[in-house]
Amino acid sequence: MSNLAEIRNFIDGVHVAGCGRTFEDRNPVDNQPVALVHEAGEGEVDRAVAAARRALKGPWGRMPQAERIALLRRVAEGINKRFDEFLRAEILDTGKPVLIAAHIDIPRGAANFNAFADILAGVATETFRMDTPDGAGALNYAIRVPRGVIAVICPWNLPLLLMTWKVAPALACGNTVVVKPSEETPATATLLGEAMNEAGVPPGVYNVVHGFGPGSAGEMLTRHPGIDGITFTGETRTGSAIMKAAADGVRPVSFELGGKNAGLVFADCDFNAAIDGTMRSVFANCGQVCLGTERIYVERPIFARFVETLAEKARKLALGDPFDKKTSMGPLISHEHRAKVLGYYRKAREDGAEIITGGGVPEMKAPYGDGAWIEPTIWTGLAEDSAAVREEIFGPCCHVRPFDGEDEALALANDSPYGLATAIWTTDLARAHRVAAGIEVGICWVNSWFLRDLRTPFGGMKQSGIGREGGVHSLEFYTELRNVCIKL
Ligand code: NAD
Ligand code: 6OD
Repeated sequence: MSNLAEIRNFIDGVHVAGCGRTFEDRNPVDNQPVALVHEAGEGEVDRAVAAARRALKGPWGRMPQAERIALLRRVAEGINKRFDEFLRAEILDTGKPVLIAAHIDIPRGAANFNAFADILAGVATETFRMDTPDGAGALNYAIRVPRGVIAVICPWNLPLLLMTWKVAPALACGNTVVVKPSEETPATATLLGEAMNEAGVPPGVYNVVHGFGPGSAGEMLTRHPGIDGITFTGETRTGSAIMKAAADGVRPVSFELGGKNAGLVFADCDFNAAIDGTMRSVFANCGQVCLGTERIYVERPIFARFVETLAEKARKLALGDPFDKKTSMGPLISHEHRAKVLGYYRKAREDGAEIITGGGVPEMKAPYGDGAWIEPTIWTGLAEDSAAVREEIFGPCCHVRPFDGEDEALALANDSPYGLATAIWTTDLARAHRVAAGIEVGICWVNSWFLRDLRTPFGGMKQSGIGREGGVHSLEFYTELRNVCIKL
């Protein structure tokens, strides 16, 4: 009999078992199981969607907005009250250093609820008074209504942050949700169910089903006819599969997908700031950030110095115990993902890359020998069409290439099927505006990276997504507008 912790589905306010199958939730630092997860089948997905529908038509749907928003602020308080529990659960699932989880993941989990409570409290809609002969004086006004039962499909890289980034606006707008967390990181979504109950959120408003994608809870949920809209963060290929499922019933989607983001470093930059920012944008969270920059273009006069300094810093990244505040880089999420990343390391070698640092698997002492560790890696010398430069790797690595002038920098950065984010490093303000105007991405940072204001639109162009979430832009997906025309 196993004494592993068990993680159950969360349906209608209670933890429930699944279809009879379980799977292991493993800690990537040592590949040891931390919990046994109950996989949801059709029955649990049906029950979760039905509970969400009942809550939508019942207590949640009828609740005044001010009361709903007050409850969401209590959820934020609840996360902060149980901060250490959320922190530990997230670290055990992902192996990410406490330095990141305690400063980004868990605080943002709470902040997302407060941010959308603030935003919804101040939302107005449009009014038009007509002056045409047939409608003189008629008044048109729009009211926002919730979209309905929303499926929230999440990835594993920033589990609580990315899940609440969608759950908070969905609930603030009056929807109910069924969440399918990544199979790699089931813990914090489940804990959030307890925080919902403690805050007094009615049963059925927030539901969680566990499992995988195809043939499992993910696909069952996205195909379910009781789902009114699907919001998804994950790989572009998965987005494409979900879009096909959404076509039945013509359900709308909101997608935050993959990226192959460029960092553009101009010779006039603040060199140290550009190095520090690039270190974060390449290696934070072991490179598993959709906004991360795996292609770095550096203006020729500072290219050699930039590569040398970046490599020096990369060699000093401290891999090890994620609960130690001195640790700066954790492992990848799993051995499966490491095999994929190592595949790109191999392809880069075969394509003739100069390996400036890294390129393999580090020697880790016990108890970390079986973890999914990988070396931070920097290449130069690859052609732009080689796989490591073209495709999203989602690991702690980058290719650095020199450029001559603004036009070439823009052409290189824009030559990608993706269009999520970029970071520009320059002290020339006019250049910053010119490049920001020409770059084909949804999010453009100048002299920073991952500096977030939750009121701003977030999302990608091209194959990096559909739609924008953040601030009032989230209302586009989480509400429907109904126009009322009154002839006076
Ligand atoms: P993934 O697409 O493999 O999985 C994401 C979720 O989708 C998981 O819960 C998975 O179980 C589920 N899923 C998989 N196939 C499905 C299907 N056919 N139907 C329904 N659900 C299905 O992504 P991942 O590996 O968990 O995350 C990494 C990817 O996410 C990277 O590509 C990264 O760029 C992207 N990402 C994008 C953003 C953004 O904001 N643009 C943010 C974070 C991560
Ligand atoms: O900060 C956010 O709101 C957000 N969606 C971040 C995405 C990070 C991707 O890995």
